[in-house]
Amino acid sequence: MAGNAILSAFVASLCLSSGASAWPFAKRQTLSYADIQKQALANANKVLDGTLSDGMTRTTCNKNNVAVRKEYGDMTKDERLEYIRAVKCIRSKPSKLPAGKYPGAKTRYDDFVVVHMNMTPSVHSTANFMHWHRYYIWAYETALQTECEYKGTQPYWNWGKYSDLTVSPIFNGDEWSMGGNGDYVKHSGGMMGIPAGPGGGCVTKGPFGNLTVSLGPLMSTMDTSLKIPSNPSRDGYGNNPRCLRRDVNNYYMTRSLTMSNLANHITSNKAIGVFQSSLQNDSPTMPAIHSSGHFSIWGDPGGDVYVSPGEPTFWLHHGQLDRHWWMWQNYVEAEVKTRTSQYEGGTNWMNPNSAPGKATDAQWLDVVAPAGKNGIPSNQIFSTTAGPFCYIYQ
Ligand SMILES: *[C@@H]1O[C@H](CO)[C@@H](O)[C@H](O)[C@H]1NC(C)=O
Ligand SMILES: [Cu+2]
Repeated sequence: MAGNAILSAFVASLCLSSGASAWPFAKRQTLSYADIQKQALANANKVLDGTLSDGMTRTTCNKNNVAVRKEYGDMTKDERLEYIRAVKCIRSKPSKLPAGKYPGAKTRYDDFVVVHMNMTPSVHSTANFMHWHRYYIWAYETALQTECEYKGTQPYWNWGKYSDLTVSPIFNGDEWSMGGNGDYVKHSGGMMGIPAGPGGGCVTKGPFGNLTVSLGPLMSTMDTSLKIPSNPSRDGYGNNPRCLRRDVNNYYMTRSLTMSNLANHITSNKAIGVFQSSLQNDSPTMPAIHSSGHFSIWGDPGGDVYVSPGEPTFWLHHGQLDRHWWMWQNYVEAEVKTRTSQYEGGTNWMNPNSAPGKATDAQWLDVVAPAGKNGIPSNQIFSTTAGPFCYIYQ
């Protein structure tokens, strides 16, 4: 801390003597993740009150009606109970998919899982990775609100906040949590050096204890000795009732998901292309930030890129991914406008030379799109307070 302060004072004095242009560099070195959030929120508020432009046109969203998404542990117990109630509610409503087409889709919640399974190859490692998932999470939040009378917003999991995730308010297994870890069963680690954690078995404690999942697996990363039953259908859409498994572990907490690594990721990637690809590109020894969050929960179907939304905390992890992007878009006042509309990458994950994504490309959510909001162009998803959205992060 003191060392840093001395260093930045030293760098600052060097910059002053050679002109003020290098100031932002010195500032970047010392910005914490909390500082980035603070700056992003201040700028987002300026955009809302019209004193700063992000280049978007907004009609109805303003400071008085903007929704605020909160960190799960920052919600009151009553707010958490209300969120849990709404998730259980959406899991009890009937599916709106064509009957018989997806035998594993039993509930309205499963509709979201099927849509993600269908879209997986076009919305990961592509130009619309951040955009489509922003749209998708918003659709889920909207379904909780319109189909289950939920008055709150979609919570997120601030990755660097809990040094021991297993006892965090999200996974400690108490009645206000998203359920406990999986029961311990002996198992081996997974790809890219994921070590076996303290769970691996069925979740039996807390709000989502003894939950049955039916879709998938399609691309499981769990130890085969756990004998997770295969789906009767090769496409993963068959009915395959089994327990929800987790292996909540702290392996990534001291590696890719530290607050300093997260802050560094935002401050060192100025263009959306490298920002997005470095978020997703795993190295042979260390998953990138996106996979690190998934593998910190791991399990079945949480560790399966196609079926992962079947894990009820998928939405907290991807909510945070959206927040991380929102922070990146907004934290530099002079760059809010250029960062908001950056869009870069292909359209198919298997083919790096696939057609480049265009800002006018329509995004699809099939049966989980809120009424009248299917097929909206990517450029309507650039800002969280323009287009169909009206939310910020606290
Ligand atoms: C889950 O099932 C086990 C075994 O029947 C039981 O002991 C446990 O209380 C159940 N948990 C929940 C949250 O219902
Ligand atoms: Cu996804």
